[in-house]
Amino acid sequence: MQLYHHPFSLDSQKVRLALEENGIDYTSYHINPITAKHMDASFFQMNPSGKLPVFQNGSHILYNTIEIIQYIERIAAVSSIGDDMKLSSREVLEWIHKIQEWNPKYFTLSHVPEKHRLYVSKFLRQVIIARMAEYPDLASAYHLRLRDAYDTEEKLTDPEVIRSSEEHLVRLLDEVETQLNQTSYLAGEEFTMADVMLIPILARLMLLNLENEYLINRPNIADYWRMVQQRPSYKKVVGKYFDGWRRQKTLAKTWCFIRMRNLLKKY
Ligand SMILES: N[C@@H](CCC(=O)N[C@@H](CS)C(=O)NCC(=O)O)C(=O)O
Repeated sequence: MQLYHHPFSLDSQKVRLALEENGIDYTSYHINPITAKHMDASFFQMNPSGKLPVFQNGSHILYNTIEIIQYIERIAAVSSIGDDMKLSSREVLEWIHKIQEWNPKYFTLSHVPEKHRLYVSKFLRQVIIARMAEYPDLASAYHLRLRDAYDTEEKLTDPEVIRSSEEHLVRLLDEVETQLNQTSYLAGEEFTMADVMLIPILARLMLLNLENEYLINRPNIADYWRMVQQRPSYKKVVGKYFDGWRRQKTLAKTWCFIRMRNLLKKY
């Protein structure tokens, strides 16, 4: 089994946490969306949306985060005869869908300094244009991605788009806070795939330095956040890249790569 993913991608983190928590081995391929690796023709051919993650098992390829997580659960259930492995309950599934409804894209980009954001989006557009010329048979798929890049830029200038994404997040966090007043984990006293969906959102808020605004002022979430950061799956999927000093290292590596490619005009 292969997973094409990246530590910067929130949906990739969800899937990787699911794989770790279910003890599934897989071959990992990093595709950095900020350095436009998802626009490489070899990856783009398999996945013309360019979105991450992509999960492959033989000829079976999955692109949807929830479908991948449910597939992982089925693999774990099949390979754990007698170990009492269960599939997600209806309650867990409800949380999974509710959490997936929040799209982190505009919220995240609106909290990245404009100077950096515009630099990266221009780089991405240049890469797409270069690939279109190199691979004429993929030009129409690349063209869609180019339009999407312009559309994203335009949406980010609309305060209503940002406001509604923030409000959606606040509603979700308030609901989580109420739930965590009654149970230790999101869907009861046991860690489930609902928690796997939530943790990357909390990690994203930490990465954007928004812990005080969104997490610390919700005491149940703050306690939960401290607890789940102790899990080996969290350390492997998120902590290794973003805890403490590692965050600067991870961000600097990507930033240097883009600066170099831009300087050399190598798209
Ligand atoms: N296909 C996924 C959505 C994946 C998605 O939006 N991935 C983001 C990262 S979390 C991505 O690849 N963004 C890069 C891009 O759009 O260029 C799903 O429906 O579950």
